[in-house]
Amino acid sequence: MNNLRFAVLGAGFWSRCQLAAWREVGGAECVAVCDAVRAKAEARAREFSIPRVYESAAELLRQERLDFVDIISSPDTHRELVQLAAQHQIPVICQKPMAPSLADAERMVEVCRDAGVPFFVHENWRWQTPLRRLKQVLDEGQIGIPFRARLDMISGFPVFINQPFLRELEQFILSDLGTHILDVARFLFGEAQSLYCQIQRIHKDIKGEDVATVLMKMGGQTTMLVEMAYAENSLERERFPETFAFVEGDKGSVELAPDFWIRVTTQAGTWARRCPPPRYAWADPAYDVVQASMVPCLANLLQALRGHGPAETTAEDNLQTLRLVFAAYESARTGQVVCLD
Ligand code: 89V
Repeated sequence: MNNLRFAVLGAGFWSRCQLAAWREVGGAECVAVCDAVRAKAEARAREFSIPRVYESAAELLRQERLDFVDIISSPDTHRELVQLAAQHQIPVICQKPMAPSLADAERMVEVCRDAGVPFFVHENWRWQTPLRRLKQVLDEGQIGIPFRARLDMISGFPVFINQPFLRELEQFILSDLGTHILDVARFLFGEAQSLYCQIQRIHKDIKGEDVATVLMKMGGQTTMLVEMAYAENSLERERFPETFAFVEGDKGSVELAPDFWIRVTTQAGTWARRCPPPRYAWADPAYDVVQASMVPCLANLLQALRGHGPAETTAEDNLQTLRLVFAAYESARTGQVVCLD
């Protein structure tokens, strides 16, 4: 099978592991990289033997023969780049969050739909090994009907060191991390019927919120609590970027605990299994479970780009996740429960 040819738009922090993950997946070849800061694009090109470098995405799209583009730039640039790719009839993969507003995201989906251009979001969190295993336990009915669940990603990790622009976002944790965790909630429990959220800012030197608590009714049957924090308030054991879960069902419970342990308890007793992610030499150990999840995520998107199966994280699907993110901001602002039916 021929390699698909793609270009990367944006050569910042995440482009390194994304390109390494593409190499791991195989079947796709990066032929050009673009960044407004040419030196950044040149550095990535050298590191990954990418033949051509551009400062302008418009120029790149005029010059290159591509099967798709992979947009890894900051969220405020996504709309323009997606529209540009659609004009050139080039399928798009775009980093999360798809856009800084729901209106922008809806417009981007509409533009690609009208142009007949496939549009996917690189939403990798749900592809983490332990979360896939948790989903399997739920789907097998091991704990019966899940009536209540909790997802936690509470961390003191200094996330601003590698991603300084996050300090400047007026909307921070829900749009950066909430896109992931609320997507996982949908992946595990289905669509939400209602949502209530409170947010806080603990860091004094950032613009947006760094703590969020979201309560939802999901899948018509599950009361879901999602707790997120980047408060840097010194946890005894820092577990970034692990997500923890506890789900109660009418026949038992399942816990996703530190160090990737899954424990299922039913009347028959408790079984426990460790479900660590695969280790890749290229992955930054500080982000291992997250960066490892890029491999199955990209493999799934590549299969869809080849027309060999559905993608889980189409942009259309991701709009449902973004609706939760923006409903959470609305609830935090108004103090009201948002009905989503
Ligand atoms: O993986 C990400 O999207 C990062 C993180 C949530 C780890 O901060 O932005």
